[in-house]
Amino acid sequence: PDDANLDAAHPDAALFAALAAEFEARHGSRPAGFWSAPGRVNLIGEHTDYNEGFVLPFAIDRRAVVALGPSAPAGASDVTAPDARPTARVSSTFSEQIVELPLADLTPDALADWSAYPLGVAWALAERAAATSGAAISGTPSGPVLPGFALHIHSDVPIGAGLSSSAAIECATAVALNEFWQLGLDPVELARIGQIAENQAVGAPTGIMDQSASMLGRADAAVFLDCRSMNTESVPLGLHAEDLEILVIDTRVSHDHATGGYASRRASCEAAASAMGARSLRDLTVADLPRMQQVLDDETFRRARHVITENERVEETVRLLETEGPLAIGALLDASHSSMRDDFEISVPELDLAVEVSQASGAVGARMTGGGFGGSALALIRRDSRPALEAAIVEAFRARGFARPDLFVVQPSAGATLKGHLDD
Ligand code: GAF
Repeated sequence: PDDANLDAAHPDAALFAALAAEFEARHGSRPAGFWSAPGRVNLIGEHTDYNEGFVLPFAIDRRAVVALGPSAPAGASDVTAPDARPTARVSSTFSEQIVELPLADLTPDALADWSAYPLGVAWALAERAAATSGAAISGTPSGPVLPGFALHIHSDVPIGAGLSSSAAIECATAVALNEFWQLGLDPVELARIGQIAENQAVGAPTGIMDQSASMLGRADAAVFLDCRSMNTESVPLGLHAEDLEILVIDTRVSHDHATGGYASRRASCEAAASAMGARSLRDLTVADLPRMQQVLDDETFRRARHVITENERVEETVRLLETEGPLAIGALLDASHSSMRDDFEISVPELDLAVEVSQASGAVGARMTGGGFGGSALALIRRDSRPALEAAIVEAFRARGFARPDLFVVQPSAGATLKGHLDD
């Protein structure tokens, strides 16, 4: 194919053309198509996902886009030949590195750095294909051989900002390979594949929220997800009708969920549930808190209280969005932040400052979003208040000697998609 095969009317035609050229420079062939998946902002429901609770994230208008095509194994022209060693080749716009491995050698231990995200997804999908249809990544008599692939990644989701840049790459890779390998998995199954990659290849013990938001997002709506049943409901946010916006305040304090704090919070939650004889904190309510306070040490009790009250706040937020609209949810956003700061202890001074200044400058509500220990806060604001609010935040950060935060509005957007094909 040549560039004439690109649909010039597609809003991303220029990006596709640039990525096709980069793909060709790195992999020596043309991509077969483009797939994409967004980052997310969590409106409310933090550290509830791995407790089988409720979350209410939305996909944002910042996405990872992948170009994908076949990669011929070195020296073999027929990728289905029994002695062929199909390979995975991955490259990206944020690294000079090209990582190439035989598909048969893909294991979590073999993966590191940025390539663990796409290659972890390839490994998890290949395992899944082997378990369900006998498909194999190195020729076996029992099933079809999964063909090798080359993948080139571009993303405008900021890295380390708590906006799920990793889930965006995982989900874009998952939708691309699901189609390329003709696996027929549905969006919820693909979200689970992304989580498996994150847990096992990247080594971060995270829940299912980020990949679910990236897969299932809808324009102008949030994804209400029950992380026990995996039932989902799209909840309209109604921001435009009220002239509201969601401002992200990226503190530029970088976080990493593969290190201590996230895992220790998760362990406290599991210890609290087990001490109460419950399968998970999902099974406990505020009515259980007095009894829990007697049984648990103070720190474990406060960790559990955050999760239990946060689940209630998510349900109440959904009820208020459906009955009264977004102006009614401010107090719940504020209460969620206080709970994370005081009970769950995952905030940092920069996040607290962003939230306090937003609240003092007329925001409807504000809270840190994501796993914590850095990253971003969100503020639900009136559109016409943004210039003064942004100026107040920048000045407050300057006065405290913090790095200048990055401020931008996000639009609740559609989840992962097939973005376009280059046909032979
Ligand atoms: C991170 C994790 F990846 C999610 O699974 C979730 O636990 C979140 O932190 C906290 O709500 O984004």
